[in-house]
Amino acid sequence: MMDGPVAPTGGNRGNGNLDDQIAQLMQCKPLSELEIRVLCQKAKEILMNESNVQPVKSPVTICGDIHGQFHDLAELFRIGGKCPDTNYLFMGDYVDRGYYSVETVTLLVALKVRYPQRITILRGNHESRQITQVYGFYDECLRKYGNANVWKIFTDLFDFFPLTALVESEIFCLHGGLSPSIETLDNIRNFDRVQEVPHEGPMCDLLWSDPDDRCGWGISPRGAGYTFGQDISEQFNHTNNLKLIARAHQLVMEGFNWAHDQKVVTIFSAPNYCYRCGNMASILEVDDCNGHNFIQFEPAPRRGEPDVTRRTPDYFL
Ligand SMILES: [Mn+2]
Repeated sequence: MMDGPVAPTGGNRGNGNLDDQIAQLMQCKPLSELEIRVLCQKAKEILMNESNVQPVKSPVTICGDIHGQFHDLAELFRIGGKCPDTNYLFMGDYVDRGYYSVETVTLLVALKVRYPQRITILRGNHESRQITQVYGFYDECLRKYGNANVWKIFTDLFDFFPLTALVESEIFCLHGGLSPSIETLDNIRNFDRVQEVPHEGPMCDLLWSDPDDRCGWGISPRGAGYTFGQDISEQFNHTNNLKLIARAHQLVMEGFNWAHDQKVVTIFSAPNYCYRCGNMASILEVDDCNGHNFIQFEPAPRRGEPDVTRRTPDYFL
């Protein structure tokens, strides 16, 4: 069995130790299992007090899928500004696919613990025990720590991640999309999210659904969630006094994509997804007057990621 990463030396004064850990993570160096255990316990205490529809103030920068592409996350912070100088709202899918899921999710959780009012981290469909055993995070934890303890700690924490956020009562943010079982934001506020992502039902739909050109509800080709048309988005936004639904979950070549007459926008923040899709990434800056500005970015220079061009990933997840 291989040894886990070595714990850094660092004082236990105030936030000093956590600041040291964030600095270490920014260099793409993972924490020890013990450090992750302590960090995730603190994160749990913060996340359990957040709402299923977590209120967020502007200005804030809204981000989509990251998928373990750590160096591209570092590029995102270089372009969008460092946390806490910039407030961030991440809409899930931190792990799987890329080669640095451990470093990526550990950094985001550490920032959440250090600056709980400055960063919001929602749950994506990949923040799940079942999905991470198929798409990379479980194997990466085994490879980097020699056992599944870190995977267990993180997937237990994922149960506490909020499902959606609401920016200034205007922009509804979530990973996937709408659900035929949900009419109002209060419907979402009222269910118990602390569980593995179910295979069906409203919680599943929020993390799996996609907008579609066809009207009404449709069967999703993903096998979970639904497709929803412009009529559904318009009704939901009207009922809940919303201006916009911001979501992630789908690869879009320009990094962002408007749908449903600008009632819905998809944001994807993993450039050259899976190191081979050739797409741009983007983030959405919402300023303190709630004005919108997309920033597109390209992949960070490659730093020795394995050659994955022969892999045939499933783009639909
Ligand atoms: Mn997804």
